[in-house]
Amino acid sequence: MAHDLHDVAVKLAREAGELIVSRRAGHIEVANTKSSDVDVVTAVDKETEEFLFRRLQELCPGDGFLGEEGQVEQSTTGVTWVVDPIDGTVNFLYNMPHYAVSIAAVTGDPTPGSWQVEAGVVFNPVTGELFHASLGQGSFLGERRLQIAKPPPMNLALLATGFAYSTAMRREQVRILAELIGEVRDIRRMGTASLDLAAVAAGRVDVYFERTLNPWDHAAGELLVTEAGGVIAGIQGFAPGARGYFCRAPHTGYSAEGKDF
Ligand code: LIP
Repeated sequence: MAHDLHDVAVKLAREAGELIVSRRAGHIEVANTKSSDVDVVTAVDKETEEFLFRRLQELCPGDGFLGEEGQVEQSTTGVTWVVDPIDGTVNFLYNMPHYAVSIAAVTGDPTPGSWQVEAGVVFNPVTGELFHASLGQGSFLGERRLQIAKPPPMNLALLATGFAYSTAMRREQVRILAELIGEVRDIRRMGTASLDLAAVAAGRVDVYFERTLNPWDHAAGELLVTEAGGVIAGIQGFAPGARGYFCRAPHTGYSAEGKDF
């Protein structure tokens, strides 16, 4: 089953990518804001989500859908598609070529920490990089199999992170970062959670940490990481998700503020 779901996710990620790149060639403006003035959505985000919802209804009738832009459908088959039509919307708005279509097929309760991710695809339609995985079948960039290497010592670790759309939460995140910045090689803030997770799977960063992520930001990417031999963790005993999300190689021994991460 995972293989079929994987093939559907790859096919639709590519189709959605073509739509996104064609629209990006034109004028893009903010259609609406969500949780704050800087949490933006464009008409292309909405159009792409509607496109993916319709295609999944055609190809996988009865499956559920959980989309960033509000499209929700209960599953009658046990499979739910968790979709971020354009992850890295601000990068897309600024025409910065670092955003992705993120599509995951999950079974069970479609909630982070409860779901089983069966297949995941993170596709950057500008670079053409297609990260994909299906449960138990490995994690890939195109045809290249990904395997997370032995982690460096913490002071040589490259850390990816991101910030919330809430000012108060950003200030808290920067406080934590102020502690970490002197403990690691450097940090990268690239603006797209799914591609940050893919970067861990591909060995382009050693650790990724972020708070206030949404399910659609990390559903596909977490399978990329675990199928490449990495681990994901939450913080303070919470499941990986909105309260905090780490991913990295296993057994790093990294810790900050007296807490392992
Ligand atoms: C984004 C995430 C990113 C985070 C941004 C935003 P969006 O998702 O991918 O990691 O730092 O604040 O949440 O809103 O572009 O789909």
